[in-house]
Amino acid sequence: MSGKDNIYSQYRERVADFVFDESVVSVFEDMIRRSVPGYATVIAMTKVFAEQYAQPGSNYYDLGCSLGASTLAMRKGIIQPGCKIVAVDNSAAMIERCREIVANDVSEVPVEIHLADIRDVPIENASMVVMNFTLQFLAPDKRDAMIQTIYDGLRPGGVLLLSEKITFADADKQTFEMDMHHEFKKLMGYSALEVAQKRKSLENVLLPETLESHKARLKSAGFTKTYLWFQCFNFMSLAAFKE
Ligand code: GEK
Repeated sequence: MSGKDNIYSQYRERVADFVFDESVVSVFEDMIRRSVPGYATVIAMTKVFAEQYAQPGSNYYDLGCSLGASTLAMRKGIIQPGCKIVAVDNSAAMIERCREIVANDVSEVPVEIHLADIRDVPIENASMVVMNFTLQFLAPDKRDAMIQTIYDGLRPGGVLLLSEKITFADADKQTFEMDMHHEFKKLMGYSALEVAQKRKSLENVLLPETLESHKARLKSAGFTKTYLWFQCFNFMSLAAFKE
């Protein structure tokens, strides 16, 4: 059960870069629900994608699994025999709690949980790869190789679900989408101080790109069909298919 996120509620002289440590883990479910518009929809639809695109005897990957929300969603959706989920995160605190959460879930679908960098995990025989709000934390010069590894490891007919915070080339639109996101956070109970300090903590850590950059990268990796199936302000999700 998640505590309430009040990590940035007190004024800080100096705001350090954001890290996924134990204090974040203890409030993570509350934090992500109140910070990412549409998070619940993305997770709920992750189950539906798993149902639709499962292939018997294939692997499912949850890259940047945090506490396993996408893993549990896929687990509910998989109806084909012989499938396995591989969940990966490089935060020891996240993985420790994720293991407890997955252990308490009732499902027959096997889950392997790895404490590792997502770049170091072989992707093979995959029918679905989920990166829900994780690529944005990878150094930009590592992102092409990551997407290529995923493409190469997918079976034909497989899908990559790529959910990200995005930025906009048009300055007016960028201001509008960012302001509306901050309004969303206030609606969710965060103060202006919390919004400002969290924003500062993420500025060197979460590096968003435009929708066009994501689509171009997916295309050059080999994905022939990429559909934007969800967007709310500066958060979106793409389904990219390997034919
Ligand atoms: C969810 N998908 O609930 N290797 C492994 N893990 C990483 C790396 C990396 N290089 N970089 C960041 N992470 C989840 C939410 S949160 C999104 C994902 C957010 C991990 C990091 O430790 C964290 O757990 C996760 O990616 C990002 O659907 O907090 O905005």
